[in-house]
Formats: sequence, structure tokens, C-alpha cells
Amino acid sequence: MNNLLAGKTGIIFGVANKRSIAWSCAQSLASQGMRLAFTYMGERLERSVRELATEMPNSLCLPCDVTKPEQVEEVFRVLKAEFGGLDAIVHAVAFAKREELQGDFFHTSREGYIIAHEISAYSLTQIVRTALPLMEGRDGSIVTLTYIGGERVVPNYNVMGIAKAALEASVRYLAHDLGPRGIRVNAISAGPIRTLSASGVSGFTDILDHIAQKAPLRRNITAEEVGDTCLFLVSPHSRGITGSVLYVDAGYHVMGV
Ligand code: 0WD
Repeated sequence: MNNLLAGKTGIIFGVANKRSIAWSCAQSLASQGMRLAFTYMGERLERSVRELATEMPNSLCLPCDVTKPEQVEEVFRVLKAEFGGLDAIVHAVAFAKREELQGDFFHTSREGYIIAHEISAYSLTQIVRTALPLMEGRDGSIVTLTYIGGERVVPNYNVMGIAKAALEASVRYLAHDLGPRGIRVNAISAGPIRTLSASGVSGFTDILDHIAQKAPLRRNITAEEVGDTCLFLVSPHSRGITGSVLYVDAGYHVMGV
């Protein structure tokens, strides 16, 4: 089984480096023959994303800051010209100011609240709306990344938890809107993984230790495990699933204490 996605195309938002969950998703999708485009956030990340993308035949790399609607539009204009159509979107983008990811949630500033929501939640809706003309009539699949901090309190996760709650609700509304067009929308709620973004969450190492002791599988998860679940959600094997949040967290979400 290595050509499940042959002839299909996808775009991945949120690769920063080889530790990014988005990169593991890309590897899983490419392993099944999907042709991929990557976006990078600013010149700072361009080199590392372009370098990684050389591993993927026929891939594209495009700049995209999701706070700039004209850049999102340009991405899909180029994709239309290069790919013709689009079968999958992986949205693995999130941001909150470092000072908002520690201490009391009630200190969250208006500006910090808006930034976190714009980048981490609204961007999915904006991307989906802009991509829609390319996805019509292809039984497409859209996957985003969330965290249990969007439904339970995880100290220090703060405003990002509120943004993830909005993101998960967006998944349900988008699934309702796009279902009649045959397009599915789901989220993966991943357990903690040491990435660039995760390093901004205060006390992250303690969270990893806690999961290793308490999760049913008594371990943390890997980005590769998230990538393979992304492959499942993009592939026809999950054709009956939409509007869902799937947990890739070694079972941690079932625990009461
Ligand atoms: O423990 C974890 N790492 C978990 C991450 C557990 C559960 C969920 N997630 C989620 C994150 O919240 C995010 O939605 O997975 C997604 C991917 O996160 P990641 O792989 O942990 O982090 P990282 O490799 O840092 O990629 C996120 C990227 C940004 O990286 P940096 O580190 O430069 O902030 O999101 C992108 C950027 O590439 N990003 C943007 N992209 C476009 N426009 C923007 C923006 N304005 N801001 C950030």
C-alpha cells in the first residue's frame, strides 16, 4: 500500500523545521504519492522549508503569512496554475505572544487575544474559503491541529486554549457547510510534542512527564503518529468521518485524574 494518494494534491501550512508536526504530516502524505505545496511564514523560515521540500518531488514552496489576506489569495492563485485542483489542506498554524503563555489567563491583553485568534483559529476559515474553488467536485479533506487545552484547563496554555476552542467549533461549522460539496473537515488533537511552538509554553517539560506517567499508553506520542493519522483523515479510508476531533494522545483524554 504505497500509492493511496497518487494523482492527488495537497497544501501544508505550518512547516517551520523538521520537528514541525506539519512536516510529519507532509512525509506521511507524500509516502502515499500525494504531490504537495508548502507555505512558509516570512523570510526567516524560507530557507529551512525550501531545504526540507527538496526531499519531495515536484513540490512547491510559497510565502504565506495568514494575517495577510493577499498572500493567502496569491497562494491559491499559484496553486490553480500549477496544480489545477486541490484535494487536501493541512492547517498546522498557531501563534500566541510568549508573555500570554504563562501566569494567569485573566491578564490576556486585547491585542494578544486578537492575534492568537486571528492566526490560530480564523486562518482556517479564511484558507478554506479561498481554497474552495480549487476543491470543488474532488471529495477533498481538510485537517487542522488542536490540543486538549481547547476543552480543559491546561495551566499556562491560556489564550491559546480559547483559540483552540474556537478552532474546534470552526471545524464543526465548516464540516456542515462543506459536507454537501463532498469536502470533509476534521481536527487532530495531538498530545504534547517538543517543537518550536511548544517551547513557548511555560512548563512544557512538566506536561511531557505528566503524560508519560498518566496516559493509558504510559508514554508520549510522536509527530510521526500524528502524520499517519493525518494520512488516514486525508485518505478515502476515513470517507465517513467529518466534523470530528480525533485524539492522538496515547489515550490521555479519557483520564479523570
Ligand atoms: O505539543 C505540540 N507541539 C502540539 C501542537 C500539541 C497539539 C497541537 N499542536 C498544534 C499547534 O498548536 C499548531 O496548530 O500543531 C500545530 C503545529 O504546531 P507545531 O508543529 O508544534 O509547531 P511549529 O513547528 O512551531 O509550527 C507552527 C508554525 C509556526 O512556526 P513558528 O515556530 O515560527 O511560530 O505556525 C506557523 C509558523 O510556521 N505560523 C504562521 N504561518 C502563517 N502565518 C503564522 C502566520 N501568521 N504564525 C505562525
